[in-house]
Amino acid sequence: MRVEGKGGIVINTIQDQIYQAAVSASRPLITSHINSDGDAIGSQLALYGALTQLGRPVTIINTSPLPEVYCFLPHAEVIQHSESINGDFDVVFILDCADLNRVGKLAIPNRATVINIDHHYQGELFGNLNWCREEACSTAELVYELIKEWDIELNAAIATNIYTGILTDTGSFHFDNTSSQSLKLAAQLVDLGVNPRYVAEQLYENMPASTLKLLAYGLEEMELSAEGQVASLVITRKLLEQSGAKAWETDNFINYPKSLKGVRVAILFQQIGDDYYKVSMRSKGEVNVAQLAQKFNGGGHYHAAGCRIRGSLAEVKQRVVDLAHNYSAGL
Ligand SMILES: [Mn+2]
Repeated sequence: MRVEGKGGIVINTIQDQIYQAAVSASRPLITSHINSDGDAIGSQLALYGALTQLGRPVTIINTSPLPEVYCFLPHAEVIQHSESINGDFDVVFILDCADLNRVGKLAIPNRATVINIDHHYQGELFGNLNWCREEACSTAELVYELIKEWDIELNAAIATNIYTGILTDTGSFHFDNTSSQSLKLAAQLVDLGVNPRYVAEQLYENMPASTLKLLAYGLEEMELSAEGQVASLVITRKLLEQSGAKAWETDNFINYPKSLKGVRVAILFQQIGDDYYKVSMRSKGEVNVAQLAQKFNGGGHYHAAGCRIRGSLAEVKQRVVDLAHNYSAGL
């Protein structure tokens, strides 16, 4: 991890500096973004496994509850949920967050060393130490790159958590962050003890009946516009109530409008408050939805992005769908 600079001077790489901070941490915290996804959770738990082996008393706290679908992951039971995060932490790992606001309410001591590990397009370098690479398929990949150099055993538990981060963030190896590198990494993780069938079953074939019910309600009202190039799905709190589903159960819904022939942009509007909507966007081909999301102060990747918008459903839908028409038309 150390590289020789000119004249034999030893330069500490960012990975080395993070390792030094990790081994000397007396109260490390790991957190991630609101509405935890598989990459956030998998990365956190893999890093937890590594820090624990280094003898660090590590805490994981997220501002959103752990989605049930990830409860099968090794060590998932240690994840705490709190509306706001505070405590006397000296090293704070923030994973998979393009900016600090994504964590939610966070109050940590000023002297704490903030370590930002992330792969988002145009993510902010808000940490004291930033291990950020847009080319990485997932934050889990970056965590793996980091901890494989540590003096720890890469066991099946760590490997399963990393694998889940990669699998979910590449859309089960569908998205364009699926590369020779991510597939090789997956193979290495299988060699370390990951059972791909088991993980896939837990993630994709373990759905509560309420999810399918909610999806049916949503699909019934799905709208196609721009001659079938833009498809949008709306999930209101009322539909959640009617189906008995929880908010996280909509996680893969956007894949349904996206899977339609001819659709270039798929949009999921999910109500998160009165006149407040979470908007997820996916695209196929040459449509950059990260740019579209940025118009609404959101962000993400070329083919997968999102934002939050205040306004009535009709207003929010019209603003996003109108702009999506322009993007799908290549304007
Ligand atoms: Mn990610």
